[in-house]
Amino acid sequence: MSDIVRVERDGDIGLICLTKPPVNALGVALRSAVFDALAELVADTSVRAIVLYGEGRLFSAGADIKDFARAAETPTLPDLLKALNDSAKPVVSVLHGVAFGGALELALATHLRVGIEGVKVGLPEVTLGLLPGAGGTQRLTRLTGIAPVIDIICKGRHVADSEALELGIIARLDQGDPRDAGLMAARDILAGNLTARPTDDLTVMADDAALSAARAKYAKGLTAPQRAIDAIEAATLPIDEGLKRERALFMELMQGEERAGLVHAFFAERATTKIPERGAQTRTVETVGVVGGGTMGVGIATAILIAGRPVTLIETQVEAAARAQKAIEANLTGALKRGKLTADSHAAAIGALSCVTDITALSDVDLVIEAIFEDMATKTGIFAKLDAVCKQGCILATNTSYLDVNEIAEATKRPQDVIGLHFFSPAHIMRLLEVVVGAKTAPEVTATVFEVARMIRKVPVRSEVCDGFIGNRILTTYRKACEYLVLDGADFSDVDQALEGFGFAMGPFAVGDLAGLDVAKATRDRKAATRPPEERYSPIADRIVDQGWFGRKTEAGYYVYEGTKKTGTNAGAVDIMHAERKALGLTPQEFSHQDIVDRCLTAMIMEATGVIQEGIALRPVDIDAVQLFGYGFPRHKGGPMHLADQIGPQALINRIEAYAIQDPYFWRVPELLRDMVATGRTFADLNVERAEP
Ligand code: T1G
Repeated sequence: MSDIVRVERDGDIGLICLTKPPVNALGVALRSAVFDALAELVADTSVRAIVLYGEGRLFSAGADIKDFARAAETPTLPDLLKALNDSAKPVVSVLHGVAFGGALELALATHLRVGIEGVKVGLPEVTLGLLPGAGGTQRLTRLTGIAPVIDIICKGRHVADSEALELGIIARLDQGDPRDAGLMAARDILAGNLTARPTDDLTVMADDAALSAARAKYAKGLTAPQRAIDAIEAATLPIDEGLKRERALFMELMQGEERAGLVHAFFAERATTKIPERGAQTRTVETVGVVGGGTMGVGIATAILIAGRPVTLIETQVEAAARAQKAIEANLTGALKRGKLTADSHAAAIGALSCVTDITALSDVDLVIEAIFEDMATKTGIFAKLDAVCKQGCILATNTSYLDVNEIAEATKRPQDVIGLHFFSPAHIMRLLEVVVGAKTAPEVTATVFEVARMIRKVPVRSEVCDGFIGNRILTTYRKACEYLVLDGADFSDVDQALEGFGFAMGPFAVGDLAGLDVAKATRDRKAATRPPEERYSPIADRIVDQGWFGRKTEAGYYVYEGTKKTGTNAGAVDIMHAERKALGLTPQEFSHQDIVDRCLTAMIMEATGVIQEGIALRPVDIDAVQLFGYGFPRHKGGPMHLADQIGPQALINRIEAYAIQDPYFWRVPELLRDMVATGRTFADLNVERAEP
């Protein structure tokens, strides 16, 4: 008797129920249990049909992704699916919640599929750097044809219930309990009112046009969609040949770095919620206040309204409040268009927003998020007011991106209720949320905002207080390495091309133009007084700003633009680059694209290792999550710390020591790297050691 599968009988119907929380992942234990249950029911002469369904909020999330690092154990998923397909008795599968990847493949190997309203199905393996490796490219194609399956598999998209019915993935859509729906379908089959048949009996019409169009579309992208097209093409072959071809392509991808990076990113997104404060009693957050109706305030209010919570936004002037209202409503309309809201939830969100100027309107809210401009005196003033106005137990959060959260907290009589919630612009789109825990922040406050983060579909990452927290601190060092490369001989367009070639959507200098070179200069000027004399300083960016070239907004920065469209490199900026090098007596060095990537990533890893060493970040994987969900680090690379393990701590030390010959102040080996060499540990080991802090 297994505790992860329940075998039942209802008259002449046998039932197999998956009962392995949280997501019925099809690891070897569950596969074996289903395999045995099927054999038992097929052998039972009193059973004439079999129903397969899942317990809990979903049917199954597919293969157990945690198994990928291990050798496949038998029965493999293909073994189990063959047994299902070959069953002498009709097998019905009932899909509720979600059926993704191997879960849909499991269902495709049964003889009829029933969906429960609201179900989503899909083969999202490409999002993990893989392709459906247990028959998905062969059996789904037999049901839908080549063109629809290319769209579903190569995008890794989810298929809603009505479309699944339309495409013939499910034979019918029911409401209510999966078990009952399964029994009904099985009885209809036995009564001859419903036709069940092995998907393998179906054939596929060739569609070369769709295949070549897809090859052209995915040619420049990641490997998995390209291999998926090869597998789909094989669906015109007899099933066994097609399955063999699919499996070979699947195993090729399983060995790939893209798969390793994307699977790491999958778990990075989920690892960050494991915080020391996880067990603390959380507070209720039903109503939210936002102070400041600028870009960040508007985005934050939008994110909360989309999650179904009412927002009261405070601005200083009536006109400013009206502008914020308008901007938020425009965002909500955009969310409606993107399918993030239904017509009803859109109307409800609009109705749940009030933009006012009287701060006492926040007297009864559960959470306040302050998002005004970055000035300490102004922020402490606001927090003193909030302290006076807000009810006891209200959480007071600041969206500051670098100011000292402890200093802000000390402006109140309740520092235990103060925390940093650092959103990224646009705040209703960007998934990262840095949760900056102050020295006096109460554990239940931290635990509560992590729940709020899940509610607004963010990836929360816990950070202690330091200048720039996790993300901006690492960005500062990364940017310095980029600027030093330009001082020493690399063209800024070369640096951008090298990092875009590595996988960043945009290189650092193009990002500078987008963010505004004047904003970055203001930050440099703010820090000028405390900049150590030994620290190298590149004056190139300052000289560019002195020309009034602030980037896209002035249609000139490092590059020139027509509107927002980049049309070329700014010759004036190139002249400044050469002139400043000459003025500093620097002889330009040659840097290959690989040299550039190595230096920039090593700088990022060096600073990140310091962030871990100081305990600012809990684990290396938290750093990866920050970079992946807030700073555009290419997802298929997994993140800088995942990459650091591929480079290895000794190789990193060697690099830093080599770079330090020219600049010993900037390039310094973190003690943690030496310790890792001494103890033979990797960043992945640190993630395991600190998985549940
Ligand atoms: N394997 C192992 N663990 C999984 C898992 C999976 N497939 N899916 C989820 N988990 C864990 C997750 O890490 C978390 O753990 C907990 O379950 C809850 O998940 C041969 C090879 C199903 C929509 O790509 O999309 O089949 O953090 O927080 O937001 O072709 O999870 O609590 O310890 O995400 O409600 C293809 C992946 C696999 C689906 C639920 N399947 N999962 O979302 O909960 S490859 C997928 C999801 C494959 C075959 C191939 C989502 C979800 P912890 P959660 P959620």
